[in-house]
Amino acid sequence: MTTPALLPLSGRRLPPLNLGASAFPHHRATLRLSEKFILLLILSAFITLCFGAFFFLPDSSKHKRFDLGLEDVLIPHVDTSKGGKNLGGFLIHGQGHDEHRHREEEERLRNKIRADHEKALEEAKEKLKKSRDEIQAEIQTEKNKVVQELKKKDSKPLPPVPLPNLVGINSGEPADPDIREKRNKVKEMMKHAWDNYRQYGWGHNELKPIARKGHSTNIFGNSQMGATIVDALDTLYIMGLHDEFREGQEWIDKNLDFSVNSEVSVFEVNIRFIGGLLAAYYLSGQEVFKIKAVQLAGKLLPAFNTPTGIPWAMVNLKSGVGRNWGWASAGSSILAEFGTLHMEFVHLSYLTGDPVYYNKVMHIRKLLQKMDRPNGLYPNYLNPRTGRWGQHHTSVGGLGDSFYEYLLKAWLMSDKTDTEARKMYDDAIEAIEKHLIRKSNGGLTFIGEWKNGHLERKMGHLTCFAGGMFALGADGSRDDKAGHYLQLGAEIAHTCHESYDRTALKLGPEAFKFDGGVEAVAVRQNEKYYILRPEVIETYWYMWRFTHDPKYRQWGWEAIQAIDKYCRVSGGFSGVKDVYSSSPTYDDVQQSFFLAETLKYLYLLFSNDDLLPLDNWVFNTEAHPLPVLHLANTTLSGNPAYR
Ligand code: DMJ
Repeated sequence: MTTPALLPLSGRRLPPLNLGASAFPHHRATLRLSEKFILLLILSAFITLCFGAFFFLPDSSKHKRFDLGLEDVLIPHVDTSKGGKNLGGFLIHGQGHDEHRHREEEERLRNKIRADHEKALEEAKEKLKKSRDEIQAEIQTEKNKVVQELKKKDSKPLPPVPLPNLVGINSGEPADPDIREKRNKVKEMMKHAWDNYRQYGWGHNELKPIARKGHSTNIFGNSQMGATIVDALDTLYIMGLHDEFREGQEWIDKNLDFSVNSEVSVFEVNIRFIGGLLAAYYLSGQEVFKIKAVQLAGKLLPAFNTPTGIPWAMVNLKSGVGRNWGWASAGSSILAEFGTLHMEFVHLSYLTGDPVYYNKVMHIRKLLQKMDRPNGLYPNYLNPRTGRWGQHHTSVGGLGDSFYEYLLKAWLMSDKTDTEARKMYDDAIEAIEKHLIRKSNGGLTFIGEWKNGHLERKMGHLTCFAGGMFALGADGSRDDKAGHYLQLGAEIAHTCHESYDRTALKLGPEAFKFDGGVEAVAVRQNEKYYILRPEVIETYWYMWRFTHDPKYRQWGWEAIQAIDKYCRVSGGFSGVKDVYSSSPTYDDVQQSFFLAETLKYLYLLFSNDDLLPLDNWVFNTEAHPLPVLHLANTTLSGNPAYR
């Protein structure tokens, strides 16, 4: 239902691009510079016109006299007794003046104006004598000056903030030689992925490991932003690959520039870049990561300039113009996208002392809280202009997933003081359990998708992360249902393992069904691929941390062997197109999340629990660890943890 309070006060719908020039001083400066040549021409034409008008129009003074303010200022007159008036400090002369003196003064004034105009014309002519190249070079020099000044302003040191308790960043070495060996195998895979990216795709967003060249997709826009470097940094760090970490840091320092004319996904840039940079900052203490994260966040802020404050899915980093995906229900924004900003934005406010980021995400939360939810479920689509839900589809997989994850993690990240977030999480998963979670005939628990009042008995690979989420949220759950949620997590882990085990490659498909005698198997050809996704392994790791049941390490080891056997090529790691075919064909993409998430979760699975302990660290949805914040000591207004 639309919430009237969310519409602009004037009742006027703001146009989608309500971006005044003052909001973008850099943009305004650039326009002024590029139009300088044209303005010069207009100016000289104008001067010529004035010059002509002044000398060739009839002298109206012969017919009628008007007082010119100019004369009043120039002619000193102190005697008001002869009809002069004193208006606000300026003297206006009367008619009894000496005509001769007045004419002389007028003549002097005309001469001065003539001389000034001639001088201005000469200057304009001089400029016009310059070649186009010279003028362009001048404009470019001025542009560079502006850019340099902006850069200086942008890289100002941020205010010092007391760092939270950063424990367990250099630990985790297992005593058991077998476990150590498996852990080392994961580290070797990370080296292989990184070295090949380093060699063939450096600076590009991702790698094509077979073509051995850079790769990108529209989520990163059209520029090379080194997504793999930023995404991989914290994994390199915890694995002790410090030389590689430094190479990445150097590239970021010298090359990562967000002043590019490129339209990016707000969600992807937030979880991979801002999340990656913040985690790298907390782990290493290197200021450059914090500064870059804050610069980038500033570029995402214009995406929130919508009538409701629900951000656009995409934003142009240079112009700040935002829009939504063409395929998303009648111009809607996506729940999993605008609902997956909270962790990073709270950290940004914490680190900068600027509440702007915090206010943006709290506004989203407040808006969602006020809305009616069909059957207590959050639909995946919300229109940012009207504040109304789009199609009534609900999913714990693609389009919905990390929204629920961030409600839980907002509570954990606030040292369990953000009880508002916890309540929203509890309410949401109660509705999900009631309407979306079922047991198959063969006894497998699955999470389906709700589409216009019907349950689709299909589960996505993405949905498999929920096993870990249920386990993570078990402690602190309503009505002391901790045991229930841990059990639910275990059941989802089992189902997702089955989806791997029932394939030829022992790797899971993108989506699998529980319908018409089919159990945990993909039916459609276009759902049979595996693109190096992490969600199943993520759930194994959380389940391992909470239960220490050795089967989770066993399942993780099966996945390592399958990935190494079927996805490894000499130029890196590739996704495969059909996990049911024993002779796989490659998709030729090494996704950045393979280094950020899949390999990190596998490494953690074979590490001791003192590496990034869950009491101190909360992982964002791209597996970037952010420390728990003790927000009770801060003054972020409206912070539920603070009230
Ligand atoms: C990752 O970018 C994140 O985990 C995101 O939340 C969902 N999908 C990919 C990996 O599959």
